[in-house]
Amino acid sequence: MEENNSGASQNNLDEQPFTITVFGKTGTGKSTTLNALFGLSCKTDPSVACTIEPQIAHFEKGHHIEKPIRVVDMPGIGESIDADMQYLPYYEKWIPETHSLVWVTQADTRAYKRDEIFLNHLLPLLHPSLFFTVALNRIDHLGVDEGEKSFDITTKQPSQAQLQILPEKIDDVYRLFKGVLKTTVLFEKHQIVPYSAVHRWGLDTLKTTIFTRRETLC
Ligand SMILES: Nc1nc2c(ncn2[C@@H]2O[C@H](COP(=O)(O)OP(=O)(O)O)[C@@H](O)[C@H]2O)c(=O)[nH]1
Ligand SMILES: [Mg+2]
Repeated sequence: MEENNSGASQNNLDEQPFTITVFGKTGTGKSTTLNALFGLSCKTDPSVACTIEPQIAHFEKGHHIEKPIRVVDMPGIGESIDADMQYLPYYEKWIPETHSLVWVTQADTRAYKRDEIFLNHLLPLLHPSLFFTVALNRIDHLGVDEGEKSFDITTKQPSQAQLQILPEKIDDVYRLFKGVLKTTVLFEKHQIVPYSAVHRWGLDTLKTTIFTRRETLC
C-alpha cells in the first residue's frame, strides 16, 4: 500500500477511479476489514494506532476487476478531537474524491460518542453523491459482556441470542448516525451492515453494500 497525502488532484468524481474511503475509531478493525475484503496486508494491532497517514491501495482493471478502484484507509479516530483534526488536510483531500465512505464501528459497545462527535466535524465535507455505509464490526462479541451466548467459531455463525439482539443494536446505531447525517447524504437502515472481520461473517453483504453505487457512478 502506498503511504501519502497526494494522489489524484482533481476533485471531479467522474474522473476518479471508484474510491472507497474507510473511517473509524482506532481498534475497531478497519485494517482487518480491508485485509479481509480486498486481500490487502495492512498492519493490524489490538492496541496501537497503526495507520497515521492515509494508506492507498490501487486495483487496476484486470482479471477479477471490471473497473479500477482505489481503497483509502484513513488514520483511526483517536482520543481527542484536537488530535483528530491534525488529519484535517487528509479528510479535505479524500472525502471530495470518495464515492463510497465506509464508517467502521463496533457492535460490542454502547459508547458511540466519539463516532458522533467526529462525524459531526466531517459533516461539512460530505457531499450528496457519497454512498455512506456503517460497517458494524465485531458481531462475534455482541452481547458477550452482558452474558449472552457467544459466536460459534466452529460454524462461524452468531448465536441465536446475538441474532435476536442485533435488530435493536442496528436501531440504536441508525438513530445515532441518522441524527448526525440527517439529509446530508442518503442513509437508510440497510446501509448498516453487521459483520465480523476476523470470522468473515457478513463480509459478502458488506462488500455488496460498499459497491452499491459503483455501476451507476463509474
Ligand atoms: N473479536 C474480533 N476482533 C477483531 C475483529 N476485527 C478486528 N479485530 C481485532 O481488533 C484489533 C484491531 O484491529 P485493526 O484492524 O488493527 O483496527 P484498526 O485500528 O481499526 O485498523 C486486532 O487485534 C484485530 O484482530 C472482529 O471481527 N472480531
Ligand atoms: Mg488500522
